[in-house]
Amino acid sequence: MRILITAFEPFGGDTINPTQKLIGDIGKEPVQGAEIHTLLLPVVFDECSAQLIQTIESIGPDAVVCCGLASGRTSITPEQIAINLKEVPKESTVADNNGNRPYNEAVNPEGPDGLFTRLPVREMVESMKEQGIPASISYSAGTFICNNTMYALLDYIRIHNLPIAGGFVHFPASEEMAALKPSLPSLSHDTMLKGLQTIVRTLMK
Ligand code: PCA
Repeated sequence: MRILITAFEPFGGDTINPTQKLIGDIGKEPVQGAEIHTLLLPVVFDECSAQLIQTIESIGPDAVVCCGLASGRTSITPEQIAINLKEVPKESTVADNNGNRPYNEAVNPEGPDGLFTRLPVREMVESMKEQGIPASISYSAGTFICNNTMYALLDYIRIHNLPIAGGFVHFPASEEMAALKPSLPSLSHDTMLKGLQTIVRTLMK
């Protein structure tokens, strides 16, 4: 089974994105039968999804698991749904890494309002919890780059009717980030890596 796992570069003034380190280490402990490919995506609206789709077309994966940081979350959260909206709230100071701050724009003006993942999110969460890894389903990937990427991925699979299981997993901040901001909820890199390995193993079932 060919699995593409993506991560994001740092954004919003941070120097670390824990997902970048996760894709660097995911290949170190091979999962039987899984051929893992990795890709680092830019935190830039639409470029994120264009690069993802280009890579999907060149490697032809059976499954795509995009990973991103959701600072402030306390557990590993596979996302149930992506929505057809790109929006940075007016009161937020965040922008993408090219300074873009879209407001009330569709990812695809012709696409449906929302798209569900075909990844086995419930099995993933249960398997992680069985191993003592904090995990829960998330019902919102937000309206920033991660949702943009997930929606574009699921929309691409929908339009071309592809047999690809695609989806998104948000990870909390790492302990390395919490060391710079002690009030930030965090998990260790090792715990998050074990979580990602469990996700891969769940896909193999
Ligand atoms: N998290 C952001 C963008 C990149 C990342 O890792 C998000 O949740 O949209």
